[in-house]
Amino acid sequence: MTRRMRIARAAGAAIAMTAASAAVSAPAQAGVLTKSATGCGDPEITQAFKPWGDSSSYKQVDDFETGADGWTLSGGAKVIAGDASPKIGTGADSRSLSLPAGSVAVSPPVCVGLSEPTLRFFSKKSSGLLSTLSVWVDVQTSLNVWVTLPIGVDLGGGWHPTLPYAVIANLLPLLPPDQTAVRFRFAPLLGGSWQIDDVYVDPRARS
Ligand SMILES: [Ca+2]
Repeated sequence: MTRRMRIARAAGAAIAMTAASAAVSAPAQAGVLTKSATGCGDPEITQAFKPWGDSSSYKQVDDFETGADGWTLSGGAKVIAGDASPKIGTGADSRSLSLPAGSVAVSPPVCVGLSEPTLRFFSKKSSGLLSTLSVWVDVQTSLNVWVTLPIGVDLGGGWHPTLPYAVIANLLPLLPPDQTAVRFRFAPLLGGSWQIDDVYVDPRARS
């Protein structure tokens, strides 16, 4: 494990400890996500991160080439020119999601397996020496209560693949075949200006 990975994991654990006690809960809203979730049945799967030694099978959540349909953007988050295509995708790709300081981007509902799906994407930090990008997941517990849980943090740099972030949650099986819907939240911390692109999830439950 590299020093960078150790730092990222330590930072993630610290945030998890802080945030777990303050996890945002909301009244039961069973079915809100699952009614709007699509593509649970037979998603297109690729080994998108194979060049980085990750042979997991991912489905694409978004590459922002046609905007940010289904995303909830606030605080100035928007699709802009600039793409992670030097690293991934095709040369025709030209857009990514800009996350300025104070912004939050929430993904559309994404179908995942019940055990330990994984989120991975590309990020780039343009400014903010101390800024990190925090990633959260909205999940529904077995008690039908929505909670927002931290799943990882990125420390920045030029366009790079993030670590794979495991989504560990006690999810209620709501959709066939043994899947449920989650949403991912991306937000810069301590200021900074970020971009994300080519967001993928490995939807399979892992044993
Ligand atoms: Ca793109």
